[in-house]
Amino acid sequence: MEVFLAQPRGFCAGVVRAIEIVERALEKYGPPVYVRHEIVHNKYVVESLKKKGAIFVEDLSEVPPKAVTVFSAHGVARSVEEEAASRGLPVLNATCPLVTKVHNQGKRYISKGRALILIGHADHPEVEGTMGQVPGPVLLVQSVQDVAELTLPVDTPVAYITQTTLSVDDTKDIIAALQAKFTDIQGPDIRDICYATQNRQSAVRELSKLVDVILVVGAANSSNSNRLREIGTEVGVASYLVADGSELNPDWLKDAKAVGITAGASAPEVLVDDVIEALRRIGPVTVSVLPGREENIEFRLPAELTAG
Ligand code: 0JX
Ligand code: SF4
Repeated sequence: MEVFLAQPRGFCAGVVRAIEIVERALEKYGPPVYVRHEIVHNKYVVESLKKKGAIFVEDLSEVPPKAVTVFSAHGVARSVEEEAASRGLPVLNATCPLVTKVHNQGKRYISKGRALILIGHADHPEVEGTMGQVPGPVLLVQSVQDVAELTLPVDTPVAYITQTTLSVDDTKDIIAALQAKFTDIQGPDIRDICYATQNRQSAVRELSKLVDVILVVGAANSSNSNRLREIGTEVGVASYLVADGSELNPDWLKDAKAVGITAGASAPEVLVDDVIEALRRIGPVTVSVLPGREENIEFRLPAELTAG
């Protein structure tokens, strides 16, 4: 069996930074360090950090007084920031700078008096955070159908922003529907979908041209990983999301000569290796890495973790 690895795949700059914030906080302040929500949507990452002394909670009420607290890469609502401040919790904010950029765009549009539309998935923590960061009502749309159902007068000055981990193609359709509906509309086009999401989606399209089956390494609750699997399926290649090698089903590979592997932005390379090992247990494999766009983006850590 030939195995092709998509390039780029796996960790993005925001995930590297978020994990490093927890690790450095553990080193600097000592365990435990509390993390609100999974730092990134990956059980392996979360379990590794738990072993080093991180404690993961969903609500700040679970954090004891004075405990060092980290906000996850997905961002939080202002109400969460305010609760932490009112309790005097020392906070390290691991929100990806590209998510913060979307928050700031939303605030700017609202300050200019525009009605704000967020393209994103309900109940996703990034969407909850973004909706809770902008000082005003936000209309959430998830589909072209949702756009048709918006009841705002069509000449209302509107603006849109997007979740960072959406499908580029679906988002283009939703933006086109918004532009067709509203006469005074502003927005960043698809630029809010972050570089890592866009690059991984392009790479899985290239991968799909060469393979019979695609395995996406990523967690079931990882939005960007799910989008990669969807793209594989949409272009007609059987595609499966696997957390690690143990989830590989040999039946998927019965007629496959070439298997493609990619990984979501929150999935560490060690899990890609684990999937390759699982393939080797089925039969001999040769592994090649496809050429692809190079990424050299790095985000700075919070100053309190780099000084001294
Ligand atoms: O579910 P998402 O894709 O938003 O998050 P995940 O899987 O943790 O990926 C890294 C964090 C991305 C934030 O934009
Ligand atoms: Fe940041 Fe994009 Fe990574 Fe999310 S997927 S953490 S927005 S770089």
